[in-house]
Amino acid sequence: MSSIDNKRYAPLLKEKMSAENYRKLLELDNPALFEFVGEYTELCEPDSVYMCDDSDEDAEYIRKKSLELKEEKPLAKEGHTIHYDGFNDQGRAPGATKNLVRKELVPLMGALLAKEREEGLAEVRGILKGIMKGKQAIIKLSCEGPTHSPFSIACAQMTDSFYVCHSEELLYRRGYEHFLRMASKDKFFRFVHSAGSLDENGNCLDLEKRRIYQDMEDYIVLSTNNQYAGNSVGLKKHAMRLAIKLAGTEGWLCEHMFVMSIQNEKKARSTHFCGAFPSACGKTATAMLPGEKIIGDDIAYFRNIDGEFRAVNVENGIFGIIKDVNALDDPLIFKTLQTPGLEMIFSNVLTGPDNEPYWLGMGVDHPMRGWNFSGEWSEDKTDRQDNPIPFAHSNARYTLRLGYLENIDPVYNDRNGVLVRGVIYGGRDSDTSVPIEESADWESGIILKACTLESETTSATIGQEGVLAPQPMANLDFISYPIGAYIRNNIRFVEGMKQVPRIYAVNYFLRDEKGDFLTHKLAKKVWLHWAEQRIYNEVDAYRTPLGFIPKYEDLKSLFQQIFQEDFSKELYQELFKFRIDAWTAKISRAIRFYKRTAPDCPEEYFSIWRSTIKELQDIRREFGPFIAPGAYKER
Ligand code: SPV
Ligand code: MN
Repeated sequence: MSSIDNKRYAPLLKEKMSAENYRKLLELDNPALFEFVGEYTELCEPDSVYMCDDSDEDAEYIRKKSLELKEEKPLAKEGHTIHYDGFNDQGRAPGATKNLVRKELVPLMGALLAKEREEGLAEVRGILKGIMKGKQAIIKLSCEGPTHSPFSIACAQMTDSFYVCHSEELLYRRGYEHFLRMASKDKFFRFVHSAGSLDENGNCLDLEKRRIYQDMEDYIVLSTNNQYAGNSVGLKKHAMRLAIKLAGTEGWLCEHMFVMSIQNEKKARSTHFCGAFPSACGKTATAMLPGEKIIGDDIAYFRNIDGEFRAVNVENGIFGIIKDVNALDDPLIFKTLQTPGLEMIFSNVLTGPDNEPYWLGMGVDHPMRGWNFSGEWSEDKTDRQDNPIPFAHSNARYTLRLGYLENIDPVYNDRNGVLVRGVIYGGRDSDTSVPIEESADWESGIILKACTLESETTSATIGQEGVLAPQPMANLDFISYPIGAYIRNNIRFVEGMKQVPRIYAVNYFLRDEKGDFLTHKLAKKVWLHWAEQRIYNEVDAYRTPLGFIPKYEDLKSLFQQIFQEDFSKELYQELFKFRIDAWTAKISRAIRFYKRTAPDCPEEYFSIWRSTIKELQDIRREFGPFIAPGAYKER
């Protein structure tokens, strides 16, 4: 202990920390952590520094301070609070987000928001100078993945926001004890966050000084002048970008994926799937399918453990989109959100005069006045451009512990993770991909399905909504080293495994000419149960130019079994026809995208895409623009 106590920052930290807090820091006997806390205390100049351990008392301190400082307010139900991010701080901010890399890497990063490291660090450190004056800084240690497991990544957060700490308390596993016992004491991710100066409503005043800079050399993220959790909570998307880079270096994977299991009651089987979907494409809805079990809804680590493809949920909670969560479509989450006594944070929804939260698509009438993300709100309120301000934000969220959910998979905390049998890539197109298609093998799944994933942009990021944008692995916003190398790491990951998961592409958003969805929201349950049966080789399939699709009879019996519902042959034919022109256009867009944005993408991938297009053109000469299910035979 004394070896640390003598260090450069000891006098400063003794001055800023109570004796008890200083003792908690020293007891960890971790020079790298001590150095981190000292360096950023000196730079950010908080009035005092609070060191959390894993005690319930410290968790309570964070909750209380967040209320005292009005970062959160209590709602009518016990344990429920509301937090508001400021106007224009309601989503991730790609314009302010940069991956800081060595100068020679910048040209290889293409679309990946890169900035030269030295320059970026100097800029953001300039903004951090003295930014915490008048505030208390909190040091909170957490663990990504279960503690003391082959997956664990230790994380240290320093922030002046109690809301950020409270979110981390709900979303991640406490990490003080993990730090105490971990083998490599200097291997942890570091996050510094400051909300900066606040207005009378407690929101950021200096959004023009908003920066989210991730240093890919030293695994540290410096985030300033923001509050929205996707920008401020270090363990969420910041840690994800660092983990993606680390995984690329070490040969494992960090993916933007849920982890869940399909329950086959007849066979007494539980089969694990992971899935990547861009924001608002049905990811949480799939992870939360009624009757199945959830492990996580956002971020997964994959490791090869004894030749097995195993996964954990990095998180311990959900930061979910609340829009459209209602009794009909998401009954489980809806019920959880109504339960008094469970600790949860609502953000950017309307607080009515009854002090209850109201959100878009909630399925109940909302009050005509109250408080929302724009301040005091009434029905006739407009923004500066005279557009009406909706009563709640479309990227409003809830934050709660996974353990509250009735459908939690009992194995969700297992230290060796779960064995993954299927990996799902889900896009959102109204006219291209069939509801479910199995890839012929892992590599073609990655190149043709994962790499060609696209989606319309949504309100989860600030900017124009509804633009069709490529989304390799639903991960474009988070890939933090050159895309070609990232794709290669995905392909190689399964090398030497005893059993490779199957890859499925799904699309829940096919529409008819009138613009109506072709299937109801729960039809995804049938697609996934078909995938489950495929994994055990219990159902046959038709070949398509890009993989395998279900046969009508198998889906008909699943619709009957699961929903006691008829599934018509006509609907099947419409859903599962292979759309050659749309797929040709999609792959062409992918080629253009990777040419433009992925300078290190190897020629080999381009030749696969090009030869697929050529093959599709040959097939078109034989079949015309659509291939009816079952008509295609392998060449
Ligand atoms: C997403 O947009 O993918 C999210 C929410 O999971 S955020 O934490 O903002 O990234
Ligand atoms: Mn996400």
